[in-house]
Amino acid sequence: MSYELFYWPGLQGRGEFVRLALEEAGADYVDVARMPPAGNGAEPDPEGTDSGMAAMMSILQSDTEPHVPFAPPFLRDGATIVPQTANILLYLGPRLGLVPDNEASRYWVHGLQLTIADVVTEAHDTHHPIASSLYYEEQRDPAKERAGDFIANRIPKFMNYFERVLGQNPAGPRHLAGDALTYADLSMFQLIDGLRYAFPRAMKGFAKRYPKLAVLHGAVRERPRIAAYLASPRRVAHNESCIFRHYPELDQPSG
Ligand SMILES: N[C@@H](CCC(=O)N[C@@H](CS)C(=O)NCC(=O)O)C(=O)O
Repeated sequence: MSYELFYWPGLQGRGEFVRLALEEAGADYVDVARMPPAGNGAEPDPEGTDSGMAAMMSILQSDTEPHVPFAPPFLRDGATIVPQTANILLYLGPRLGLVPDNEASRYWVHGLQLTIADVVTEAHDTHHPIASSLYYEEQRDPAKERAGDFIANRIPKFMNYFERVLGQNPAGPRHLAGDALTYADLSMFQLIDGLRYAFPRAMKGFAKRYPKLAVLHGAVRERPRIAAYLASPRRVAHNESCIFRHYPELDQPSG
């Protein structure tokens, strides 16, 4: 039976961290909100379908589902519903062979994923520093202030940390954990990719400042299944509905 991923169509968003793991593993999965009605033979539509959205909303708005998720992304595997990006990857990691086979490593990789999730939330808050319910245009000035701090202080603090993690990995700097690819490496690729899209000026010297992370980003991008996925219509382009939004006025060169 296919894994069912439930996420908003038309954007990469947090769903992309799960998609990359499923794609790297060559897993059988359905991106439910993009699926055409069963049996009509049409291709998945990255912009979403009415029937796919209805299927997702029927779970989110259910009065009876005991494991009702708060928000997408969530995963359904048979009768099991798994909410929250990092939790989904904790669940999928061993099943997809994307985490080492021991408990200490699994919690370490999960911890890395949670730290990546922290950066993702802070990246979102650069364009929505006051309220998610308001438009960006209604919070432009605080967004400038928030983005300035994110670029000057938070990106360097997080990236210095992840660069150290690579440098201090006893198995070498190619992966964040152990000597083989994990879902945290895939998510790190996505984080760097998103930050480069949103803040091209601020990220200009990235490869010089964080050479190990830059190598990791390039190595993930070139993995055969990831490269094929990135070139496919399943990979929606970065855009301004997403977490990583490019607003030139928020993108200041980093000191
Ligand atoms: N911590 C959750 C956050 C989930 C989340 O914020 N999902 C967004 C889309 S990326 C959403 O639909 N949020 C609705 C809301 O917060 O009201 C995760 O990592 O999965």
